[in-house]
Amino acid sequence: MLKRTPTTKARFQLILIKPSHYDNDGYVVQWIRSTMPSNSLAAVYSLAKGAAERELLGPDLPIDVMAMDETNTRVKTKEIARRIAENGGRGMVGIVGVQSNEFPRAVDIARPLREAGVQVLIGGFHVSGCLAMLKELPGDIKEAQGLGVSIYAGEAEEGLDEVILDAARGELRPLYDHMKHLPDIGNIASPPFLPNDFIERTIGNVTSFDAGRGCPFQCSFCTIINVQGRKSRYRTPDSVEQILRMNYEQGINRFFITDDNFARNKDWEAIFDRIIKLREEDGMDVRFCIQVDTLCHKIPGFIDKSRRAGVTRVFIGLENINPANLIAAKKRQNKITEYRKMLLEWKRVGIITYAGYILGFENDTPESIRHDLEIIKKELPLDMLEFFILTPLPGSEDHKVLHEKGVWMDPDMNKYDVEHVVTGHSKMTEAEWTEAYRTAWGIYYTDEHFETIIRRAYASGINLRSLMPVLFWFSSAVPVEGVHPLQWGIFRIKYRHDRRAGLPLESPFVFYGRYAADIARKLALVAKRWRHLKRIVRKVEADPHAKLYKDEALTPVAEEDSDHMELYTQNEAARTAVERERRVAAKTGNGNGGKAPALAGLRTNGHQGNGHDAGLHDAEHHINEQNEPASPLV
Ligand code: B12
Ligand code: SF4
Repeated sequence: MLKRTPTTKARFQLILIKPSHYDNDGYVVQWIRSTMPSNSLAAVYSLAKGAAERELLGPDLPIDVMAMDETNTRVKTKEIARRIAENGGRGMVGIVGVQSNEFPRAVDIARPLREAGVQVLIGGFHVSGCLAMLKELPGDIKEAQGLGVSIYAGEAEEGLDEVILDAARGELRPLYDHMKHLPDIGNIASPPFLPNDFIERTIGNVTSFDAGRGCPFQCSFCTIINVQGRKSRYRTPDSVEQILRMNYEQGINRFFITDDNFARNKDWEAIFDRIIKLREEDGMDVRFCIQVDTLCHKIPGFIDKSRRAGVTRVFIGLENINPANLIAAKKRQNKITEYRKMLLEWKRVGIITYAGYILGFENDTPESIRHDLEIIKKELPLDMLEFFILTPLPGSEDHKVLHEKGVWMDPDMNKYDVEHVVTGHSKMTEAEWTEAYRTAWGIYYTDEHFETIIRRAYASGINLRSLMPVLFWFSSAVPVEGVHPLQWGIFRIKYRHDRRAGLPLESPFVFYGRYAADIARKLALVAKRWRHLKRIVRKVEADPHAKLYKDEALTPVAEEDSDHMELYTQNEAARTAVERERRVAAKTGNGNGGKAPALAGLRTNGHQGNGHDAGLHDAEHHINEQNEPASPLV
């Protein structure tokens, strides 16, 4: 056990670790450079630094804050324990932003630390989600508490000080439950921030921050609404400016705004207006990637202000194109009749689109998934599509319902990474569902469709040199590395000893032999895929008619679409959805000859066409035509 020998020089060691999770062989998923800095870590790190600067523990016990992200840094528990011991045992380890898929790894990190007598506390979505939705703590959290690990549910903004004070006395409580009170994040003194040497461990000069939390919708698979609430809480424009300036000063100008739905951030306009001022008047070249819903184009000015505010990429929760699935998942706000309009609007301003697509809703079968993807490729002007397996994530209504009904869910939380099947499906076996996920990437990213995406982008004024790395990243992560693009990084690192608790230590011969072969195979594959994509880009660029490219997806929305496009005619649910929209539009007077008024809404938005229409194409303002972004995300 760690000795508590008070020394005059002792400093309180606050060590924050964002854990990774294990791959299928039980090794920690780690890279020389990971995708992007974690906002969860940035949020807690900044609060901790604030506490240190305020001398929370008094002038005699200064606080040293250290942060690490395990996706790009090896966590050495012995060194951490030694560091705390050298300070008379004064310190604690905070395991930060722990998702369900990271919880087993978080506990494996905590175990040796607890054995060395170090105080450990785990926070993040897994524990918050479980406390929000379950009547009783699940076994894995109880087991962690059994090791003496403390649990922090809820947000740290108003609770971290108490934790540090308790830890300084050596009296961390087993549970801190802040779920009932969602803090105001408007103008806090220490908004999310990570220093540059940290960001350098990720792919681009990109960092992340949340401009707001909460979402008004009620999707049954969503954890966010149950953890962060349905009411929009947001940072003030001053606070956002502070975050941007702090980062700009250290050379960071690209940001992933982590709000799950920035379009529903009640203050989006004031925030955008401030950013527009920074860009247009103060000359700050800041750029953003945001996440939005499929109705964002209906918010007056949202898309145009996004462009002026420097948004270059947008993630859209498309989720599915079968209305029956969307209704079953309580995702009623997703209307297939709006998808084309919304995507054409983003194309009009030259912003790259990524859509999330969930596989395994109740009406999905391997055949229907394949068929739906072909419709998307043909009829939706979308750039990147990323796939997820429908997962009852702890914290979601789906998880709660299955839990209460006693339906089987895989007890191994490491698999809750939305890439593994963890429960049953009425129409697919586990193998079929897994295969449907694996093959979906290949069905969407075919050579032919690469060319179509590139041609559509080129005709819409999107810079192909900016699109290419993203296209490469999203199409290659699964076939090359077997991980989701959001988890991929540059050059996989594996340590033989960093294996999941309970799994044997492999012989060096087997471990290093396989590792070397894997590296060689992946490097060859990456080079081949990159060269191949480059050839397609060059072919499009060399085509003198490429700017005039048109296809069904790029065609402006018209009344007739509902008669012939498969998106609207493929099944009963789609036809009913179109009919319903017609009735609604007729009632609200938003009609267009009574035929398919909902499909003609671009006119009501004041736009007469889409991005490849030369009359509307505002190339001067296309941010994507500026310097090539370095990150696959921003
Ligand atoms: C940005 C983001 C990412 C980014 C960066 C990660 C990050 N954490 O910043 C990227 C793209 C890398 C990512 C990847 C993934 N993500 Co993600 N991600 C998010 C997102 C949208 C925002 C995270 C965030 O910044 N939240 C705001 C922060 C401030 O909230 P927080 O993390 O809860 O932290 C607060 C409290 O929990 C508490 N707290 C947390 N830790 C600690 C520690 C201490 C000591 C204390 C006192 C308090 C404390 O205080 C914090 C500040 O208030 C969330 C959704 C969301 N709204 O949170 C999903 C979310 C966290 N992701 C999720 C998932 C599933 C994934 C992926 C598995 C998806 C995939 N297949 O790629 C991967 C896994 C990555 C990995 N394991 O390596 C799920 C997790 C659900 C669950 N039950 O586990 C979420 C909730 C979204 C969802 N679909 O429900 N993600
Ligand atoms: S729109 Fe997105 S963030 Fe909002 S409830 Fe649905 S899944 Fe959750």
